Amino acid sequence: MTDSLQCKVMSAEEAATLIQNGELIGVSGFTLAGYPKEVPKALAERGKALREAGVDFKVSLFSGASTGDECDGNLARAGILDWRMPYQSNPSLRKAINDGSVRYLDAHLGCMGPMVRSGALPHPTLAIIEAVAVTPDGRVYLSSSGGNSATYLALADKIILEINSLYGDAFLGFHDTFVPALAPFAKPIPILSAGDRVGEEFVRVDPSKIIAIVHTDRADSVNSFSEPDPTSKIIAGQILEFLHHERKKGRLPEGLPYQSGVGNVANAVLCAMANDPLQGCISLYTEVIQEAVFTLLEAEKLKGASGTALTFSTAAQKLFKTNVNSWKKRFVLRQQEVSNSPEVIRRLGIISMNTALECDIYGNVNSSHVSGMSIMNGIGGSADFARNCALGFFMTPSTAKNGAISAIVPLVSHVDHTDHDTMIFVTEQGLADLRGLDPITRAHAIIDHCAHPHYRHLLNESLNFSLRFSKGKHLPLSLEQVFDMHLRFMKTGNMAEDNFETFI
Ligand code: 0RQ
Repeated sequence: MTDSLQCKVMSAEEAATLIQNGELIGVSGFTLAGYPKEVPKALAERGKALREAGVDFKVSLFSGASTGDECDGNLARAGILDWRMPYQSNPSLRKAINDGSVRYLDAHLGCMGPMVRSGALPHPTLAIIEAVAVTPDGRVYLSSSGGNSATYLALADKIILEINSLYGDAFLGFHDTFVPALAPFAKPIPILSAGDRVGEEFVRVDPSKIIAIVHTDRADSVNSFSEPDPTSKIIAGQILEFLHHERKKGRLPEGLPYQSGVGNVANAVLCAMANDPLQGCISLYTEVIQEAVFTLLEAEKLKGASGTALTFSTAAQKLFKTNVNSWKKRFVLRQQEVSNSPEVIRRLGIISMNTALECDIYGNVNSSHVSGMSIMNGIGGSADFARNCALGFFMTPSTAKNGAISAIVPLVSHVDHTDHDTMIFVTEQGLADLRGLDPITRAHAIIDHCAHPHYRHLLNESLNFSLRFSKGKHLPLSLEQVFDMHLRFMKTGNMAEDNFETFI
């Protein structure tokens, strides 16, 4: 590091003193990958101390997506977060949002960067970005995620960089930074296949805006995935069977890239592909690259993976580092408005797989709000893909909480994906292909194929009641009973009329 940068090196505590009350901070990070770790922790301590001393101190946070506990968790527990966008998955922050002490808006992840650049959302006053390296002329090499970092670095007046030495120089070259212009100057993004590189390996910044450089060697804190459970394995098996069936019928060309959402079920599907003798080599054009890619690599089934985040557990991060040189050419990390670009997703013909909290019998999906009112994580990028993909799956176990909740309900309590944007529902009970089905036929398909047998009679009763009493017969609905299962759960802790636990 040259003198011009060396003089900006300081401790996280010193850097935190440069942050003002009311600051809007744009941070790096996407699904626990590549987020700043030291400065947010120090900021939380400083903010908490100030507030305890009676001094007003709050900041707002824009990110790529969820950040680790060092960032979202510490800031939430310190009580210094005012406004947070566009996605989180931290238990402490979730609690603060749901008790009303943090203002949160979850948003389509592919839209966040352009909304900030257009001025529809305010520009961050400060960017705190984790990077692998920075050069005196202002080239910033990002770490394990792209997120919205290029936008925040371009717009913020002040920049704090956390240089993470854990990755080493071998990590240079993963990123392909391309920031599309806004309409009316936007041009097509020239990505013609999943692995194409169309930008630069770094983000260029004005070096005079860098106010602090903090060193760290802390790893992204990502939990290890458990071995896929029997439910996830059955869901994965059904998806693969369906894909083979569609190919056999000539309705699905070979070679379409896949998008895979977060969580154990999504991971299980990719692992199942690695072990399926009928499945050839695949490409991923996704947002989160989870550690199932290692299983695909071992099975020589991964052509390449394009995403905005490498979300790997500590053990997987070590494995990745060991093999980084030989694997590098197969991975490309993009800004999230490119990984999640509707235009690219539609043109490449992505096969999309996301997870639902609940689905209703008419095809609407809730991925984000428990009982319609408490945030779980957020919609994330699921709608960027679901709305624009060539073939889209929503997966969920048919029940949650030991059977006390049915994931198939008469009407979802919150809508993230409307019936126009969903194609195929899969639970461990079966799969319903909703394409071309009218609402009543859909309802029968979903109840018969996806609902847990123990809940089918309640769902049929609800449908029959609606068929009888609904004035409109296109999408039969009787508002007075459609949330009975949700209301029963809120009153008794169980959506079923009897105690379901004994049935599981
Ligand atoms: O809670 O662990 O306390 O029992 O929800 O459920 O089954 O472990 O599944 O970890 O894959 O998470 C939708 C939340 C699923 C996730 C969601 C409870 C259940 C459990 C987690 P417990 P599982 P997962 C990629 C694209 C965002 C949208 C998306 C998610 C906990 O996948 O956040 O896919 N997706 N974006 O018991 C109440 C229900 C429930 C329920 C499950 N109906 N009511 N609780 N649970 N169903 C991400 C990005 O773009 C960044």
